Amino acid sequence: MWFFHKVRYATTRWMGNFRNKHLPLKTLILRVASDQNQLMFASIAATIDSMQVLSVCRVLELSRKHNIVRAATSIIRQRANVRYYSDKPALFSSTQDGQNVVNIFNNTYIVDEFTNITPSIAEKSGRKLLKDPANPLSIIKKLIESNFPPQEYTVFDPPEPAVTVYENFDSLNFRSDHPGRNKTDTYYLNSDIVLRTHTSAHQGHCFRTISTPGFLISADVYRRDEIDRTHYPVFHQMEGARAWSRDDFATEEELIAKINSDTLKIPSPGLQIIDSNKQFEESSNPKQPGMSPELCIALSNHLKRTLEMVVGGIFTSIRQMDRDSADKEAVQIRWIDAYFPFTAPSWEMEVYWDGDWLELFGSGVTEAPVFDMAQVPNHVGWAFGLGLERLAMLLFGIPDIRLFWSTDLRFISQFESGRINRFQKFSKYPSTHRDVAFWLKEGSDPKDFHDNDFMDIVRDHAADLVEDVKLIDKFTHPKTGRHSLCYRIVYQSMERTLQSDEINALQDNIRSEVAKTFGVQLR
Ligand code: FA5
Ligand code: MG
Repeated sequence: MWFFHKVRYATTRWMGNFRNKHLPLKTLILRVASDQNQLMFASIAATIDSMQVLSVCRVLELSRKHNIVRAATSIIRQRANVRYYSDKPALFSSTQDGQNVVNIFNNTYIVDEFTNITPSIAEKSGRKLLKDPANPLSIIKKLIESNFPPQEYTVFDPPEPAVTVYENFDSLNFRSDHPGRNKTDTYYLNSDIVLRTHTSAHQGHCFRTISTPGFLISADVYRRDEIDRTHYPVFHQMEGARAWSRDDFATEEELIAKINSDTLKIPSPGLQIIDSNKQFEESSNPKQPGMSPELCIALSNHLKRTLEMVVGGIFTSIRQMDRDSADKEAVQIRWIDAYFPFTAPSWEMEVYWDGDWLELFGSGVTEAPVFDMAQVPNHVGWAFGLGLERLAMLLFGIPDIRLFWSTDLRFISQFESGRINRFQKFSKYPSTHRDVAFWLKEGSDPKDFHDNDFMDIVRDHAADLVEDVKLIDKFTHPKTGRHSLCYRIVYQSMERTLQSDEINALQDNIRSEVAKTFGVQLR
């Protein structure tokens, strides 16, 4: 009885929400309620957007035992997996004149020796987690945004992740030999276009076009990175920045006085703060040449007070939501010196949580050439870049970064727009590992074999069924001098128990692909 009340309540509530705007969805809900035929559901689900399917399933999550929900889950899962392939042309194709091209973001990019985007990454770029109001990442995004006054900060959500090499690196002062530019670290569509590796890639555009003194940019970002519980090749960042134009002031003293008076208006955060309060240090965290110490200190103070206010605001709202939060003491944060090519001085903020210091974001005083390249010379200001997954894992207690991508109802049904609640773990399915060991080509150096190249093959074949990949052994044959590497792949699904046959098949594919791609000899 209790159960049916809950279902009826949830359904009426959601139907109310969708009464006018989402007529097809309402129809869908009615159909699902009256018709438990899986095929029927599949055909309706196929006609609507997967975001809407997710919403429908949230309505139905309370009737979890219902067959129809199981059917819906499998449809969503399939849709998430095949979406890229079914809705769009193949990732790679050739044109009539024999040119190889990448087809993505409604655009065509000519393949060259830099192209290293993979189908599994392309598929992820279509998911748009920040657009799902009930995904924990977008809940955090909204919460942070609500702490910035809208008359001072414009919210900008850039559309597709393809940006120029200039935007991602050059416009931010990255040296031409910066390791971040390597193909081993960054996904290239071709030698001119990358998948942004950070939201800073949009700073120039925003400084140039946004009329408020500050802005916030949130987006998916891509890095060829290791695979483990806290690293994923696609994650989400929020960038914030704030600028003042020297042209608005007769003297630098007036500019500094204005920044200082802006700083005084920032509400105090209710945090315990550890800070050396040395805003710059010539040897370790220098200010920019040509900027006066007074101006540097004024900007640094505005940056630090703003970010302390935001972090304080977030933790305060969580305390208010989570009445029995165990830890009622003031949250501790600390400022650590850092380095970024586009800010000086620079800091990272760390927060003390669950017995550990955790890096939340990088930040600093924006370097003058960044403003020059953005075509807004004569400006001063600051910027920060924050990892949304890190913060969400902390606040919701989400233990594995892959979960943000889960389409399992037991995950998605736990979250609701505007609310932060502790994630209730569902049973962890068992993990199994398999090793891949191989001899490198004769005369080749293990240093030239990149983990990230191996990771991408694993990702393409096993996607989110892999929890962790590590190099566990390196060995040089005493006689032949040949080098051998061994990687351990830990398989684990967030959603079900994997069968050995299935893992063996994945493992076989990975092994043969590794042999083919790198010309190595499997052991
Ligand atoms: C940057 O990306 C700079 N653009 C940040 C910045 C902006 C500095 C503006 C100064 C001014 P970094 O690589 O440290 O910095 O990444 C920023 C945050 O993203 C990190 O603090 C972390 O929270 C998160 N992050 C980095 N790599 C990963 C990953 N592989 N998975 C999940 N989160 C990550
Ligand atoms: Mg960092």
